[in-house]
Amino acid sequence: MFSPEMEKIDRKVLREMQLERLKHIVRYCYENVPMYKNRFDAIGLKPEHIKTLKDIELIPYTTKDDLRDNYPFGLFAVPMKKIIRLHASSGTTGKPIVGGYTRADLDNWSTCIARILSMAGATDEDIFQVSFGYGLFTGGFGLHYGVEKLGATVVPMSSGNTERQLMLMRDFGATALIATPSYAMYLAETAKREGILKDLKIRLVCMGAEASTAETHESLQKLFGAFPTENYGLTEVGGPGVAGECREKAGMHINEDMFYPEIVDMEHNKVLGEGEQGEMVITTLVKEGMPVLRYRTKDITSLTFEPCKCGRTTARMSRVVGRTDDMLIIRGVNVFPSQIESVLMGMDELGKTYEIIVDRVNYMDTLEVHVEVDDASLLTDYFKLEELVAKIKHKLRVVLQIDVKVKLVEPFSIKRSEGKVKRVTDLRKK
Ligand code: DLL
Repeated sequence: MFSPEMEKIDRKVLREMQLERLKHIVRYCYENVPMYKNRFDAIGLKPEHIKTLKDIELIPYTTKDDLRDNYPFGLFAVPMKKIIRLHASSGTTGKPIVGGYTRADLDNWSTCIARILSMAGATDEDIFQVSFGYGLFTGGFGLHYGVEKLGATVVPMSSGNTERQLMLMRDFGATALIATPSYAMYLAETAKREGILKDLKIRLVCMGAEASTAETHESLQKLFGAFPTENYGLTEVGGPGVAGECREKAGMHINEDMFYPEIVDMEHNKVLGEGEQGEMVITTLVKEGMPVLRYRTKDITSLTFEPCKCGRTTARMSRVVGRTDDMLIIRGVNVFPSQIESVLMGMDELGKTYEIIVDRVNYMDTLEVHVEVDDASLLTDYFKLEELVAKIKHKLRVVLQIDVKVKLVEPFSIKRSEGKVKRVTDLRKK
């Protein structure tokens, strides 16, 4: 355990620490960030009104639009000379989300990452290949400094150039891989195709930055013969390092001394209890550069406060089922891409890459899934092919309650992603 005094903390002591930190950060935001002052003043809220942790519910949410409206540095709480690093999320539309870090922020960030890597089972003897993009994306540098803080060896590979990634992975004897689940899968299936899986020493795969399913973890475990874990974070609250899985794989432990999580039912503006599923809202408890209060992540998950078998007492968040803005509504039925992934990844006959196409034909929504087969020879056997399509359709129907059109395609025919994958094309939006 990297910070045992914190990770095994008595929850009552933790609550007291969180309350002190919350009071401090609320006052800090009020005094240093005009947006927060204006918002508080508009509803007559003063920092001294925060007396218990529950009083956090008095504070308005912060949203992505707030960050965009204050682009680039409007939410920074310190003068620029105290900011020693900037990151930004690429975002699909408009201006990026920018984050600024003081020296203390960077130090806390790498502590969070070192904890997460250590709980995944890493030690200072591991050699980490970091295959997240280095640059403005928080994944590359964020994980990089965490590996160093742990005392392990870091290979700052960045993403892309898959053949070279695999050559160096083999030659340097990397024992741990850090990547998005989709890129980890791409690396694994390319290594399998090139016949070099057996030469690799990867024993740990640490994934994050996009959703994955239990079935994806199992497939990676089979391919690499390595232990898969995932971690969670977002640029708005600093990047990766919010939470990570331990060896029990029973949810991701939240670094609760630094992040205060809430699960909210946004439709009824109600903070939900343990085990209930809703939108994750995060307050940074110690950030100096760009603190955020009650940030609406749009990620759907739930929390448990039960102590974990690993000995940690920190809250755990369940795997993210999807984002509120990722959810597809097909003929009135709510569909998360992760539900489709669970079905496809659980079938050995299929490859690991798929795409989802949504359209509207004659006023009716249609959902089509293209998925690669594992063995190309199957595509020449009409009867087997029909049988497999029927099987997939049936499984999808059981999970989604709607009919899905399925098309099987050749191995490696769907474009791979080296960073965050985009699997859904929604033609209705055109
Ligand atoms: O993806 C930060 C990160 C980098 C996390 C590396 C973990 C590892 P953004 O680019 O701002 O930051 O994207 C944040 O990605 O709101 C989630 O929707 C999604 N996401 C991140 N981790 C997970 C995960 C980074 N483990 C957005 N499971 C978040 C599901 C995830 N979704």
